[in-house]
Amino acid sequence: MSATANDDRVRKIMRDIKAIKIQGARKVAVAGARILMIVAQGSHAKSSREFVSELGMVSREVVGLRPTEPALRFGQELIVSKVASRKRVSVGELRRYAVLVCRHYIYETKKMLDKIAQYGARLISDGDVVMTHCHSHCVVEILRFAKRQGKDFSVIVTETRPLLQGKITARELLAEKIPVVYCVDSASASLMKDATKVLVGADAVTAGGDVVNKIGTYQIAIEARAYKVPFIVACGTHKYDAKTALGFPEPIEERGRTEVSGARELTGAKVVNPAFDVTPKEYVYEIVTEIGVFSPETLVGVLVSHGKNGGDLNGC
Ligand code: RUB
Repeated sequence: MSATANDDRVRKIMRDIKAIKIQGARKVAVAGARILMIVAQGSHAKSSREFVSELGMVSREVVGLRPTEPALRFGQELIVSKVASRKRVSVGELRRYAVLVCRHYIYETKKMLDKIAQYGARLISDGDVVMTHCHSHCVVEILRFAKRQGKDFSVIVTETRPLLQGKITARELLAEKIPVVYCVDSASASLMKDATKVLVGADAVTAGGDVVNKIGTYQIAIEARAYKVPFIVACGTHKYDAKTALGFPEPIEERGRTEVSGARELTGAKVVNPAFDVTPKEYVYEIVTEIGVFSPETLVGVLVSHGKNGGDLNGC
């Protein structure tokens, strides 16, 4: 491992991603780009070739931190391949170019989020009671945007065991003066009768149009269907996982048992802790992206025919 990959800032960001202190697919992807930027700035590589191989090595480690994150994989592959394809430049120029690519990528992901917020806010109406799960920047930005447009609605936020990311959502919405009802995950079915919409984020959209998001999302989708409440997903097109079209399943991250039960508790029990689940497309009413709002099938059709998921990020 090179000196820069062991930079304290790089190691800290990696630890924070792994520990879910940095969380939410978009933020994780941006943090991954920051890592490559720090590596590029501090690299001691003596040749362009050595530099590209250093970026590639760090990038493989970054991608392994959260297996269920196509946006992270997409961002890392995009940055490394852009840098690798730049020929006949000095290592110094290549390092500067890598920093620019990372900066541009981060800027474009912010633009993507703004567009999702604009499209998504159109779906929020006065009087809505929106249920959400976990913490998604896309969801919070949509609700923030709708609130700033003067819409009057409230949000039911599930706590999201075991790491309680629902608290982050609740705090961010309260800071916008959006009324919040905060509940344990197992209250979602009882509270669904009050909801007019469910709005959740996504970590991945598969080639079949299914949606991968925080564990517990699928059961909320089932409850939403039982109450005929539209189940809406918000995510950028960089979360489309094209490899699933080739038959590769989306890997589901399995986290440590101590997040769920004490280290010395339940000896003999197999404790499982999957971080995500898969909501079949039949439960998804529509998906809000930076290029518009689509049914799952139409979104996948559009992305496949354009062959450019990730939209403007490709131009970094
Ligand atoms: C967060 C989660 C979010 C998606 C989308 O899980 O499931 O709904 O990542 O987030 P974790 P965003 O806390 O394990 O990262 O809209 O911010 O990309």
